[in-house]
Amino acid sequence: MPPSSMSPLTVMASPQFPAAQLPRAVASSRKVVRTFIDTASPAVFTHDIAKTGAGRLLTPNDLRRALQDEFVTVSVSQDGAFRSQAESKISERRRMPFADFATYVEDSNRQSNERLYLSQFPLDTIPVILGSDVATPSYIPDGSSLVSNNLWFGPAGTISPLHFDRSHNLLHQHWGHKHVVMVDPSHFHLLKPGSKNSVSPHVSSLDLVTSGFNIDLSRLNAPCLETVLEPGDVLFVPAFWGHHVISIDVAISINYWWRPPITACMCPSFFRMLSSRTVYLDPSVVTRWVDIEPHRLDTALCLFLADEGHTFGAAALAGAIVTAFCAKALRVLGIPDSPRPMREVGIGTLPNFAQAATVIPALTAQGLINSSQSNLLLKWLELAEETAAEPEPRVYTSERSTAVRDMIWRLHVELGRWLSM
Ligand SMILES: O=C(O)CCC(=O)C(=O)O
Repeated sequence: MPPSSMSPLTVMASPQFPAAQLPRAVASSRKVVRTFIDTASPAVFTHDIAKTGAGRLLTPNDLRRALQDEFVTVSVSQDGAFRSQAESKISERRRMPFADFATYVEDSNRQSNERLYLSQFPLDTIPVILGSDVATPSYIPDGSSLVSNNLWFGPAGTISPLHFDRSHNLLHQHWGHKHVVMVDPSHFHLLKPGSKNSVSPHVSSLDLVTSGFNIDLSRLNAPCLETVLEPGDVLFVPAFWGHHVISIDVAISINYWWRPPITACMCPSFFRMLSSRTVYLDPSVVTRWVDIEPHRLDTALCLFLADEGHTFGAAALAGAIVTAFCAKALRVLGIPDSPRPMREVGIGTLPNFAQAATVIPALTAQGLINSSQSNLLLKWLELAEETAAEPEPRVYTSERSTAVRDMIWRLHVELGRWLSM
């Protein structure tokens, strides 16, 4: 049972994979910090850099002053763990005056297991008085596109269960302490994530917290790193690294998410996302996840991914690009959508590929593509449907991998100029 205020949190080591401590760096210059960011290696940067790079540390009273007249929507959990909404046990969101929420957070005589958490609260919605105090850390690489920065404020015992995010992240601890466990992206498939088309493909179903409110690392079948964040610490969580976070006492954090370069995304979770229904329906979403220009989402990128050995993900992306191209050509040529049955996949439906295929004879008739290109596009539509419909990414045999990589190459050479998003 979670304690009402802080009680010693014990971490039981896994006999197979005892946790190592996350590296700590007294980062006195951007250069030191960039060494970790550029290699997508997690680390905790201690006070010096936090003071110079991310404004002063906020206290609960600062939040009271800044938000006293606001209403906020908080997440509610019956047992402290803030799972994704599709999972059981997260019961509701509750709208309440911030002042009441702050009183609840600071109440040290709480008896119930229920936990309220102001989590992922976008900072652009709160008053300027707070915004100006929490300047974006200067050590986020120049030119990076910030996805969002958010406030996390809650009592002891709030748990953000093991999950990954697709953005790079700096989690700046302003007040209180948080225990963090991190898992390398190459092991995330061992942690029982949601299925690829679910609403929570990034959340592990492993519950690391035992009934005694201890963390049992033997439940992880993978090596991991851990640390306790103190006020002033800044944790770098590279994109796709699994992380599990418990507030040890009343805690305030602010995080900064920004898009990683494609080179930081070469891991199974990213390729799983590339073959999801979301990408099949709109491949341009990838440019909201990864720091690439929209016009670089093209067959050259697919070729690069295939050359890196990720043929299934490369094929899924190429297939999604071809399908989107055919859908666009249908609209441009004014070919009406025929109401065909949609195919059930995962939590939703996919457009029937036969419908996209109806544009190919029209493109050929108009002399825009030749018959060899027309056959190639048809093969791609079939492959697109196959990759999107697979419940999980397949590992191709080496022959199949070579054949698919050759198909990507042909697509790039013969039709690449048509197919950038
Ligand atoms: O602090 C927390 O509770 C979770 C933070 C987190 O998951 C994140 O910043 O990505």
